Amino acid sequence: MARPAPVNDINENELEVHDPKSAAAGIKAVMVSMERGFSQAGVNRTVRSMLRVNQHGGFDCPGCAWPESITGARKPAEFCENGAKAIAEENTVRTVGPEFWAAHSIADLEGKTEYWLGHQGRITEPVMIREGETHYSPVSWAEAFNVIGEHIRSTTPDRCVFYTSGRTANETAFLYQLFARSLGTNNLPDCSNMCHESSGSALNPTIGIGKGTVSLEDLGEAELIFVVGQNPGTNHPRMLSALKECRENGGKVVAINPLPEAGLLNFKDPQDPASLLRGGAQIADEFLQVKVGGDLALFQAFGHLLLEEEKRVPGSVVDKAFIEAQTEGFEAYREARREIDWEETEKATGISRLEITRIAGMLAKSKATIICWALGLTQQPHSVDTLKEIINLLLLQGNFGKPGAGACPVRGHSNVQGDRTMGIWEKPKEWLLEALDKEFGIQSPREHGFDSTETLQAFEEDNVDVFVSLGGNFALANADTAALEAGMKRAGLTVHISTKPNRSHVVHGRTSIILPTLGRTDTDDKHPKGAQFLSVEDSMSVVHSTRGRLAPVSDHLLAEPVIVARMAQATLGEDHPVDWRGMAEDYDVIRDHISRVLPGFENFNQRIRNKNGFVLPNPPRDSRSFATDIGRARFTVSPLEYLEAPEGHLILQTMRSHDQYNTTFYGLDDRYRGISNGRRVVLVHPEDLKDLGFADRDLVDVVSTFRGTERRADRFRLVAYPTARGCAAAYFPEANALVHRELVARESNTPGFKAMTVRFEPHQADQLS
Ligand SMILES: Nc1nc2c(c(=O)[nH]1)N[C@H]1C(S)=C(S)[C@@H](COP(=O)(O)OP(=O)(O)OC[C@H]3O[C@@H](n4cnc5c(=O)[nH]c(N)nc54)[C@H](O)[C@@H]3O)O[C@H]1N2
Ligand SMILES: Nc1nc2c(c(=O)[nH]1)N[C@H]1C(S)=C(S)[C@@H](COP(=O)(O)OP(=O)(O)OC[C@H]3O[C@@H](n4cnc5c(=O)[nH]c(N)nc54)[C@H](O)[C@@H]3O)O[C@H]1N2
Ligand SMILES: [Mo]
Repeated sequence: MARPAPVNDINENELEVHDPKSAAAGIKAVMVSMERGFSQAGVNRTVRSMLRVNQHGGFDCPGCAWPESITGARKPAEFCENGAKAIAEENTVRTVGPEFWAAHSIADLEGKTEYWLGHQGRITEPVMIREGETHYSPVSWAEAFNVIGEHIRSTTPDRCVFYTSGRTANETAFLYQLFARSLGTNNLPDCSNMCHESSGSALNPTIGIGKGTVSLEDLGEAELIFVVGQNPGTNHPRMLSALKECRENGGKVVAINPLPEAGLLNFKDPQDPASLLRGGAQIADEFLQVKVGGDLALFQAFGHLLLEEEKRVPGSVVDKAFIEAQTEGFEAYREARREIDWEETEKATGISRLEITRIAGMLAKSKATIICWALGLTQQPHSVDTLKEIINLLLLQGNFGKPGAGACPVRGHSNVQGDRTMGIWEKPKEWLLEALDKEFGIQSPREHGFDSTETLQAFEEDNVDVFVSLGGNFALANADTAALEAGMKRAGLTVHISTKPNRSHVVHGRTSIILPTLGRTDTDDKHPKGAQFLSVEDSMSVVHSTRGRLAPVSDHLLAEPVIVARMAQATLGEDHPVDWRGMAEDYDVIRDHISRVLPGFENFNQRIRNKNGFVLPNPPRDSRSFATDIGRARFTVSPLEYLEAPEGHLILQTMRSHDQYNTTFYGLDDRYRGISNGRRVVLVHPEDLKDLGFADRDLVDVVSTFRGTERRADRFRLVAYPTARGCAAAYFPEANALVHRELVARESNTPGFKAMTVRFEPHQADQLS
């Protein structure tokens, strides 16, 4: 078995483990953000960019999708430590030019770690490698587009795949899907397929929209907020301020997680000096240490207990008027939740009946509840059922369309939600295709395309001739790393529109092209009508503009919309009905088209110039109505399901450290969890370690099992850690090699990144040669 991508270059003997922190952010966070900026980009660029991030007329932080306030004033510094690190990554003055590619062969680069690749700097000009060559070398933009056009024209559209990572702005995403559909394919997989797809799969049929139903202000007004399967201290640090506000207004916060994450327990707000002096604010009032995959059982138990309480005191819990007027399926739900098997519920959740009952009491009392979740709930076989159960609970108490209440899937990439709104979807709705055909005079294909999991399979089965990647790092982000890399290498052409080198450039197709692009912070002013701006949509459906202001590191970079348009022109020819050139020259032209194709974007060009942008329509939030096929919200019934590891095995989840942005590594530490200088670790409860016959810091190989098959990843250090019993945790993407491509969430097809069954074997010392 091939060794997985070397994503960690440290010697496992250098690993340091300290006690996990009990508080997130604080002075240390401010210092770290400044330090990273200065070392990558110098003082001047850092200060200029920090003054612009998330401000009116500035650029949207390329970190997470957490919203800024559109009603209150923006704070002078509307960013967090990890946003600052993301900006420093992009702002860097280090460059990767022709001399870099001449100095490093592919064989050499294949041995480099992802950390090393990312730290070389921003790519300055297009490069290409052809079959038989050992090095990438410079190519003109014109030649690059010609080669792309030739390759695409020499195959059929169904063998071309167009992947999108969620940093892509709205206008670019719209052009990109238009290109794929003009060509004749819906092969538009995106990072959302690996991320929150399960959320959309649960929300669309139940509440008629695949998005969250709360605004930022709602969090401040909630009586109760559940934060489930989410590590906001690291991944959405600005969310902590909203949770703090909820508590200051008398609300309560309950964290549900197998790990006691620092940001869930305590928070020192770097923007509030008083909180720093006091030693931080408590965030979670309660912490339920659920087993990985035990949430469906937990939410079913809550449903049962709420219905019991309603029986005891009729009219106290259930919002009968709402249920009768706006929903369907309540009786079947009530029947399904009438009985509960407490023994099994305790086994599935790892939480006692007493504790579950106590928290259900908080739910019963709350008149305004918000349930927030992220990837801890979306990457398991029964994820869609778990999320539907959350919707049942919210419907039961009428927690839609009123202040302080609703469903809050907390998105990842800064524009992942907007990309889907723009039509990046392998399963487009008929209305969208019809609208595109009418607006542009094209004939969009009706057959559904590949999602990210089907793309992985297509690579394995040699069904991909051309793979275009608009941002992202598909090879490392997806499951089954070894098989995926081998498949990518057999593809005819891979094209990466990127800012920095990454693993996907190295495990490339027979011909491969890297097209370097402007990033969020860069000025985009080489247009006949002068500087252009783009737009994004945050996690709460607010669309606003983003405009970079820093001088690009190279004169050869092109903006993403320009790259997409020129690719389309080179492929489809000059007499194609779509005016690619006009749209690339003036993004207002793209926005005019969008305003005629997508509902909610009327007068796009005018409204995007409002200081705070505009909010997209959201029927559950705006009018307590549900645009499902039946015009009502749906209660659903799912059987109890949870993850169980056989004797000698544990359930493994994968997660992000505090020092990474997905496959980009800022460093090799995970400060809040007390892990430094190492990423190849598995966190295991001390009692489980003992039961399995291992000790803290043992060096092991990890073996995952799935339907009679095994996958291995070698040389991991076991670390005794206070996680839930029976569960283990390792970092993404080091553990991706262990994920079988058929281990997916039903309905959404999202990889089971938080649902592996694993065992450990003592690592046999490597043979010395
Ligand atoms: N700094 C930084 N910010 C980021 C990112 C980043 O990499 N770095 N990535 C961005 C992206 S694309 C995304 S999608 C988001 C991801 O944001 P998160 O979803 O917070 O990311 P993960 O690190 O995967 O953390 C998952 C959390 O779920 C918990 N968990 C795991 N399994 C279960 C379970 O079965 N039940 C419950 N209740 N909890 C569980 C884990 O212990 C962990 O706390 O963050 C975005 N923001
Ligand atoms: N095991 C495991 N695997 C996971 C997950 C998990 O929790 N566990 N999470 C999944 C999730 S939620 C996601 S979203 C995916 C992430 O999957 P991707 O979105 O594919 O990966 P990223 O690491 O975010 O992409 C980083 C690359 O994007 C490029 N880039 C950065 N900024 C820009 C830009 O402005 N423009 C362009 N064109 N390129 C840019 C850089 O070259 C960088 O190397 O991974 C998934 N994989
Ligand atoms: Mo994500």
